Amino acid sequence: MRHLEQAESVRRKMISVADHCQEKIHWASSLSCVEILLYIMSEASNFADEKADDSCRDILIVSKGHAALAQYAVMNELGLIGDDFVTQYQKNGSDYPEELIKDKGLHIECSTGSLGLGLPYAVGKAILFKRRGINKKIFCIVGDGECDEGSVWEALMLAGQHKLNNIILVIDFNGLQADGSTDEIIAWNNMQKQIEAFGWQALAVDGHSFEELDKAFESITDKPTAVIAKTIKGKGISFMENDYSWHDRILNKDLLRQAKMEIGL
Ligand SMILES: Cc1ncc(C[n+]2csc(CCOP(=O)(O)OP(=O)(O)O)c2C)c(N)n1
Ligand SMILES: [Mg+2]
Repeated sequence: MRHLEQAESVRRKMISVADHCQEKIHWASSLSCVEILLYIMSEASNFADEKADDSCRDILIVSKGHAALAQYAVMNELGLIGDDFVTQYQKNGSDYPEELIKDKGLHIECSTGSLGLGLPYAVGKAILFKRRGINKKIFCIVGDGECDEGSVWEALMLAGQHKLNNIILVIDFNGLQADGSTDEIIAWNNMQKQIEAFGWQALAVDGHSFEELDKAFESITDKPTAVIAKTIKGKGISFMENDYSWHDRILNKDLLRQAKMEIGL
């Protein structure tokens, strides 16, 4: 129950940003991964634990860096950043750019936004941690369209071969990219089987359900784990749901009013 309320609160914080930022925003991409981010940051990792210092803090790499707004809003919900992200998002020189920029203070491990970078980085870290006997987990979130990138395939192959079970990859499987459906552009006909063929454990879950995410994250084996999280792009705002035109768009005054009504602002 607490998680449901937190997810609603995160979506309200995200929409509040439109009062201060009239630029295009990756609304639908950000709304898609709210529960995934909340779950990883508050439950699966020690990311939000004040007592964890950098020597033991798990790593989160949001490779779909265009969903930075969701990461800021979740971090704010968990008390990791201040409310200033609402007014400062996308402002020149602020700590809250539209795509994620490496920032140790915010525990943003590497810059992302150019798709296909996060998983290779995660795999490199996983190898380093294994070799040095460092007991940290690495969580990486990618988009389903992003999985078309060859660099993602290479990283999957490497991690599977070397049994990097310190990586948990979450694929935000919303079925849409920036300008169409993932199936029409390059189809993953059976992503679960395709990822398993690279030597991973792959599990398909509802990416908006904390219970299902929880079960998937519990079942760690000697292989790296990929959680294929079925999501709705634009989740929570009726006119954005499953409409790829909301991938990156300005929310005008009338629609902002409607969005606010829908989420209780
Ligand atoms: C290398 C690269 N190519 C293209 C883009 C432009 N771009 C940004 S987001 C996006 C679509 C991503 O779709 P998906 O991975 O499914 O993410 P979603 O927003 O649906 O979560 C594209 C093509 C980019 N940022 N980087
Ligand atoms: Mg997608």
